[in-house]
Amino acid sequence: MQNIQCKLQLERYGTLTGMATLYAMATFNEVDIDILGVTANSIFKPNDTGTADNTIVLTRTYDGSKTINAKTTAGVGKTTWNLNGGLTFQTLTLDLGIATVRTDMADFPINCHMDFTLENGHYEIPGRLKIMPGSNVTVGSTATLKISGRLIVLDRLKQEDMSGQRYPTYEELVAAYGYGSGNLYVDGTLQILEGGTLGGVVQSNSNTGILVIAEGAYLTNSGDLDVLDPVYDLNAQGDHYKEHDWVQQVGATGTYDDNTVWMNLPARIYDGEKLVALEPGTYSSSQSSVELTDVSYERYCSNGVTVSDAVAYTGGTRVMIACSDSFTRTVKGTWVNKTSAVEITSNTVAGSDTTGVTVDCITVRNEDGTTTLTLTPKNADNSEVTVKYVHLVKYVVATGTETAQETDGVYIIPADAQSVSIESAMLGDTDLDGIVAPADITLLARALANLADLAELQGLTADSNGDFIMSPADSTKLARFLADLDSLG
Ligand SMILES: [Ca+2]
Ligand SMILES: [Ca+2]
Repeated sequence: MQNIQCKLQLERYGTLTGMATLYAMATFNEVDIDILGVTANSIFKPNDTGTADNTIVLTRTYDGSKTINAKTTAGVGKTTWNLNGGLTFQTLTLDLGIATVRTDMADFPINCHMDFTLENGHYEIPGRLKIMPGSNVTVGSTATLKISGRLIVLDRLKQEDMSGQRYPTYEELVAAYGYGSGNLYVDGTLQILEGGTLGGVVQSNSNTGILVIAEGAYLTNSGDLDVLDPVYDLNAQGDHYKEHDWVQQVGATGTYDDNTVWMNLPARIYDGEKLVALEPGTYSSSQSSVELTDVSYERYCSNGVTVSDAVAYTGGTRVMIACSDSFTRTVKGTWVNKTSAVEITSNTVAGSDTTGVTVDCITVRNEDGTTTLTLTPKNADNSEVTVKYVHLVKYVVATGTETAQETDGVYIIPADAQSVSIESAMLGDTDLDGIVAPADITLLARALANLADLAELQGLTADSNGDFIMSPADSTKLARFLADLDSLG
């Protein structure tokens, strides 16, 4: 699509457009593709902060030495995308005039020529994305990736030629890169939301990775494929498969050729001994690297795929054949299930009717039984909140209710705590109405003069300069902030 071989940088409100000629419906069609930009149709949409800024959202580099000696990709090197400040991976829509091409009914492939690093900020996949063999996607230590749609990580891919075209083989990828699988490394936070789908292996390069898997996420291969007769008429059964988001289709069916594979591709992590299926809960990573042999998954292949028990394609009905495949691969990172037993009984934001802000809470069970809470405010559109928030975290133990202390943005809850409540408010919003306004200075002045009582959360919001004391200096800070002369905290 593009062959830009120099370093490329884009600021937040810049756009990167590709001009393509697509052959479809017997004609060549010229079409512009919004690759990156704050536009409705861009594939990669940076978070719109609403204010002008010069943040570099993309730094793209090219390594021409990493080429694959395969017919269809000869001479194409590796492009590395470093993304900053968060973005949404949107659906690609191409209006060809005579037809519209959309990727929301298929998994948009991040192929072996592209590596992505999400450096920091909040990222989202509401649509469908597939990390192809040979591609690396890394969620950086200060980045969060949320999946409400679908993310698939392919271990490897065997594909027959189709009109002489095919994806590079595992062996060709190993020769070029030293590895042949698709890799998803989580060094920050990966959240799979209810209804979201994750397939494939999750790895980590660090001790900072967190996985938060919601109840109702699609993760496992516990569905019907294993128990049904392994021979199907694909045309009759296709709709049946499509009901199961965890089943992965690779390849295509055509009128004269056919190389479709249906796979059970469960979401898995390495637990220190073997690859195991992920379940709803919270996991944290530790750094390690292991070479696993005989990694296997069950595949269902239609005719035309090179497997020992497949038969030649004869046209008409496509027959599905069950076959297992095993291979050796490297897995980085060991994951431990640290799902917290502490119940969060309430999580409220003062004045949220006006701000629309909610606060995400990630709970991680520590080795000593304590629980670490990480609180992240987010706007209604999931973009990053730029103003500061304060949080009043209380937990219930046998002797009563205690307030949790903050250390570097996290709150530690003791092992014997039964439940936790979280109240959040904007720093400076002393009267908790959702806006920082002169009325907040008035209330603060009255409190300092002992003319008004502040609740515990109000006491936190009143500490505008963040020195843990409520004093006239906070009034001064707030006044300067309202005059655009200073920031809070
Ligand atoms: Ca206020
Ligand atoms: Ca203060």
